[in-house]
Amino acid sequence: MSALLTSFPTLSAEEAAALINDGDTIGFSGFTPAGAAKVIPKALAARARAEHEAGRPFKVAVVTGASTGDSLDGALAQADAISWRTPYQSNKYLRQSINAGKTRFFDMHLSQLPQNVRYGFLGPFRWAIVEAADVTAAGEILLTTSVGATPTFCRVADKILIELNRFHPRDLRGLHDIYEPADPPRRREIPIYRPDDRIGSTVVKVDPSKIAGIIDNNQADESGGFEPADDTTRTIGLNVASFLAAELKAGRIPSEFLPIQSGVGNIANAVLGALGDHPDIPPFQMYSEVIQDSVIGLMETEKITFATATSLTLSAESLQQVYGNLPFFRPRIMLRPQEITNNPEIVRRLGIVSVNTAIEVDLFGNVNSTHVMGKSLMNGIGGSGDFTRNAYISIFTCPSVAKGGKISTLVPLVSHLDHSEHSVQAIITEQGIADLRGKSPNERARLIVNNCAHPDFRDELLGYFEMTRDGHTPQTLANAFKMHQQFLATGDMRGAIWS
Ligand code: 0RQ
Repeated sequence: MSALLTSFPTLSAEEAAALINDGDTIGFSGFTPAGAAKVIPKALAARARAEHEAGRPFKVAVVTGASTGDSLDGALAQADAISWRTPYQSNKYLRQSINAGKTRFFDMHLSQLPQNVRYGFLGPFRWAIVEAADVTAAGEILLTTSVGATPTFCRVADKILIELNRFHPRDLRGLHDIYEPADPPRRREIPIYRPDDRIGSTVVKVDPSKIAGIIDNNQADESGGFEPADDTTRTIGLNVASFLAAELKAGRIPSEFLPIQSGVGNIANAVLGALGDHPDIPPFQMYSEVIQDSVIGLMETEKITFATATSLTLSAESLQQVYGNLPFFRPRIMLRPQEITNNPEIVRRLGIVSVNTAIEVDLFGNVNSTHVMGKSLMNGIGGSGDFTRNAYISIFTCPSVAKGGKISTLVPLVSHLDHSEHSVQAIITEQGIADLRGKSPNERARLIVNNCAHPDFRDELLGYFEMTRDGHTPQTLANAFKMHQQFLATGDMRGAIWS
């Protein structure tokens, strides 16, 4: 039985927003714009503006799976309606609000979010606001293009509001695998031994008495497409594919290959494209966080045989490709909660090869994924730490320079640390590959500069560590941030003078 036949109250978005109070903590569905609640957040933003105009405070705490779309983070940030936010974001208005100190943000490993919510670390949740393709009188919720942390929000929240989005077909049923681990001390192993092992249910099951209302709507996901690969991203992709093909040839990756995790964005898209095109890489599976456009094309050519992730973050065209051929894609795609896709236990067991993007990398292999010049938040750590720390081989990619060549992404010391030298095994830029496995800090520094740095910065960086004659790690604290300081003073890192 679907929603129209149930007895849940049907509300307008404005009526739903009117139920929410200043100070409430809300768990919203959404992992990237895929599957994010859309109509209530926009109404809530309008309500916040009206309250502010009337001189009353109105802010809510916003917790999601990861980033969301304009209707959620964008609308609420522009209405100055978010008191605190976790675990990830990528919206320009919210980023401004966070960097201006108006919204408190804390950056979390995405696998940890659901359990931290269940443990009570983030306080009580008043609401779960969830996009669904269907809901039954028994409280079975069929999610749409993402799972994220939604099952946990539904479990802990006092009340649930459901955005029933007609854009998504009801025959999505079968795409999701909903499973929540028990909490310690009763947790057991998560029984996934191959990427395609199904362990849970196809729907989120909730106590129907918690459902406070259904908001009927028809809205497309707000996921954008990708830039076509340019020379830099294409070369990075080729370098990653050549590195993995060589690992396979050397017998360090088993002949049937290993599941791939790939970040999100233009570089990740180019990496997948290059893996797909490489003649020596066999058909492979993905155990990742996000399924993006390139995966769909590679499924059609059967280079990717199966992909499991927590969101289907596709352009409108690619999503229609999937919805238009569900009998083909349903057995090849599985959406799971983020605490399963990103789970350290599974990443280590399956031997996942992780490929993520860095903002900057230092000469010793420490990676900054989140902050510009040490202080301005870009997006957040996302799932990069979940995968990197536990991967079979952990790879970071980035262009060797940013901002038109004025910033070297390879620096003496990262200005913010997300992934330490102990977790990072290979750095790949358009210049080349630095394989850091089994290398001392001195050897790492030479490899990173000679193989990965842009020629405009090589002498500068070589000069940096050649000054140091003692110690295990060739670091000079007085100079470690000179390139950053020079950029902040002049807008260009080139030509830093070491003292
Ligand atoms: O800024 O757009 O203003 O020019 O950073 O950089 O090269 O377009 O790369 O979009 O892939 O983002 C690390 C942010 C890279 C992303 C990061 C500037 C650069 C540009 C974006 P402009 P690019 P991408 C799974 C794993 C953490 C989460 C993660 C990210 C902008 O990949 O958020 O890995 N990762 N999740 O100009 C100053 C530098 C810079 C710099 C780049 N050194 N200094 N600016 N930029 N390097 C996915 C999920 O968790 C969902």
